[in-house]
Amino acid sequence: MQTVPDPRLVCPPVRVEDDRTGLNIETLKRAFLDNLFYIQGKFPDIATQNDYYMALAYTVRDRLLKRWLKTAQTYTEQGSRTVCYLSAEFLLGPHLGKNLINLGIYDDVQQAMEELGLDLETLLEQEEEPGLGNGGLGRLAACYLDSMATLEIPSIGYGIRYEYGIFEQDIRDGWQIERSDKWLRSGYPWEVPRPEWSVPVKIGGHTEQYTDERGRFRVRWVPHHVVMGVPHDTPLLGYQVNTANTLRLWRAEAAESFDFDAFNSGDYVGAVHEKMVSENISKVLYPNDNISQGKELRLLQQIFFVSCSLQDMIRIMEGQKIPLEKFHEKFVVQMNDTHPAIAVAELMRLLIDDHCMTWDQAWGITTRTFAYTNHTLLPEALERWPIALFKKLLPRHLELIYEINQRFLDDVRIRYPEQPQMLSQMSIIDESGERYVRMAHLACVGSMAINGVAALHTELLKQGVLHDFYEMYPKKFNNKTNGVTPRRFMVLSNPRLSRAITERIGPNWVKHLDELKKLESYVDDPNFRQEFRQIKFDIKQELATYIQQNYGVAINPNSLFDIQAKRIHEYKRQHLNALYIVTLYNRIKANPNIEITPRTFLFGGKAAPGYYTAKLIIKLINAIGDVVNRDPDVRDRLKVLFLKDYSVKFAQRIYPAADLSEQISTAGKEASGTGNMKFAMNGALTIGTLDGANIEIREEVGEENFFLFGMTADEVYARKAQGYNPYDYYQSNSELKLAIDRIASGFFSHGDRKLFQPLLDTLMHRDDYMLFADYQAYIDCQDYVGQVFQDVDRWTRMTILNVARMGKFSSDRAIRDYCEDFWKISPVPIEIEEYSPEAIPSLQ
Ligand code: NBG
Repeated sequence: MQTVPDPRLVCPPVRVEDDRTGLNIETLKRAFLDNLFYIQGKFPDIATQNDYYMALAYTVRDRLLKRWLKTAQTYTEQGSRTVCYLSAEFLLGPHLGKNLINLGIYDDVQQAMEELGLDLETLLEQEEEPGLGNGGLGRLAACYLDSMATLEIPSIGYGIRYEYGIFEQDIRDGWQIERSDKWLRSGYPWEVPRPEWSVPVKIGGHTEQYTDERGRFRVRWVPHHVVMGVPHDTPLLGYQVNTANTLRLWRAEAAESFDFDAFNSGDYVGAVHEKMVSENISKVLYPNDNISQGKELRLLQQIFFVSCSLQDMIRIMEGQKIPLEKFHEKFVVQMNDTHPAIAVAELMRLLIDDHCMTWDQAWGITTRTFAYTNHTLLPEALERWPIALFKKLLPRHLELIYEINQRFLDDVRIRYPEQPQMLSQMSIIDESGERYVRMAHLACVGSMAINGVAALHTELLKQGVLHDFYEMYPKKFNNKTNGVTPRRFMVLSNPRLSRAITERIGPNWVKHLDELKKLESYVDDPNFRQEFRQIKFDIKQELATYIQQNYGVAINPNSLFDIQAKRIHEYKRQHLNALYIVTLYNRIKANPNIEITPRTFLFGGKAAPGYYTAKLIIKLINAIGDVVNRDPDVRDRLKVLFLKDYSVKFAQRIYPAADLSEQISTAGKEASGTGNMKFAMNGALTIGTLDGANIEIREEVGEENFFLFGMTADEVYARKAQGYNPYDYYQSNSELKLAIDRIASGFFSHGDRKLFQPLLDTLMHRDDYMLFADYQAYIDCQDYVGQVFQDVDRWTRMTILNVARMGKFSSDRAIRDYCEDFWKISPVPIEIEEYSPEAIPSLQ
């Protein structure tokens, strides 16, 4: 008898995309709803925007995981050489948008959300960014991780999972108010805790010498207590590649959660005391940029994350069955500033005390492993730790540092037999007064490479702070000018500009930023110019709407948007900018009909909570704004606003809206700057000094497309050496005098003459950052900017050329340079086969 085949068996099989990896719009929607239900435990009627954000974040994270695990598996199988980027700060910014870009599904997800009646922009706004950094240094680390993943370079970022990141800034009555940041409050979907890879870190106590069973001299460190480091991993996907590297942040936990003796004797609070003390280590980020406070907890944070990370590297080697003698072949460890410099002593300790290596063997490995990036010349930022503190917390490390120092000074003595002063100058121990460990010296002695972050900065390092080390080890020194990631700071933050660029020159520029050069051929194309201008105008208008809604201040989108957004610091001279505003205002008051280019001055940035002068500068800007914005004589030609709570997320809004980027630090003080690059990439022109990377930006974009003013670093030194008297400038420059006097008179402070006096006194009598010496040059240059802005064609041309010539400032270029120069690492591509059920390995 003939049987009729079951129709389900003859139909071609319908391929259903996997819910966790599929990229079709239907699949994305299904996965999203599934996560809303099963992870958030919500149905649409009661779901909040945050639930939707979380559901989407999990949907995206699922799509990263296959790539992340495959990346880890490939590196493990190949035993790939890996960069370990040690940094006390990673200022990542929101993940969701960036992951959508890097996965190439931004538009599809937007559509999927739209079909579900949701708005992707609103969901992106929901994300609380992990503010685990202060400013440029932490943001640079994040850009570098993005580039390493994009360039398929095996890397691990190691840092601290601060429970409280950089504080939230509010402005009340013109003053900065700090509020604790609670980035974890609504859940953080991007990380995976790995408690199974926790490691112990010893603190305090004393050391003992002994002879081991094989007759070897050994040292045992008997700690006062032990803290556990628990790794929390975040995948970081590269752009249009399968590589997803790991950021591994350490959270401190007590080794024992409880003291049972205390508990049993009724001392309940005492029983959890140790737990509290231990967990304090990763509680909060120190909110200082370019200032070292020398606090005990900070040193604990440093040893904590460094020790965890080095032990983790050893665990990885053991897992891959690579002998420890090859540590420097397996890893290059980049120290982001001196915050991780204790690593030099810690690796020696691990190799000698825990793994029985000889001194010479351990030192050979250590000095082939580390590289050190210096990020500042400011003396107040150079880290030194009192010997007493070191001895109390890290007795074994201090012994090792003494030994390293003694051997190093022997070399110095041989090298400079006739110059005994070199010993005290170069010593790792500062013995000039109270004794200190100089972390930069430790980093230099223990590293194979030392770099500054812009050409001028590297030169100044060689001539100044690290001069002796340069003389002794010239080959270790090199420059690596900073870069920033165009994925976040162009594609994500400025989609319209990015689309306009891609329409002209194709999409490759996103990975090869040099290709922006091709835009030069469009500089005279009227369509492109028109579009370029229109994009800028529309974005300015959006920002104006935002400001109207959030600050109740109307600003004119046709005015020149003049923006200074960065940490508040005297060396960055936000108050020089303020002096120009007061000068313009004085001119208007003297002659209300004067012709001036309408301008909107926008400021953003946090001041360290303990940095009084910086906080007073914020107050000054707000005070000026309060008067200027309301004065009818001004007739809306000037507006001054301080935008609160500057963050990566907010920065992404600000850069695309700028016409003018303020990069006006005293020459020689800003190591590089990276905001300068982000502004220029988004078509802002720079007004700047010959400082940091400004110099190289000007070289690239052409001097005619850059507004330069002020003294050079050499002139700054020379003027200081001559004996600088700011008061002379005050007396001889009438506009400067008028501006200062107007502030001093209480005009901006409801008649209070005392309020700004401390700031004005420092300027008139010390002026360490030489505002007065640069004042006239700045005023003239700003006036010139105002004129050029009126010439729309010329301005547009300059902005297009700025964008076209920014190729050098991609962090991809910087990372390639590190790789070729001393990391000696090449890409490891990650292959992913299409998903199929048969490909799932059996667990047997
Ligand atoms: C900062 C410099 C900036 C530089 C970043 C990144 C510190 C110690 N330094 O000029 O001030 O761009 O580092 O290199 O935060």
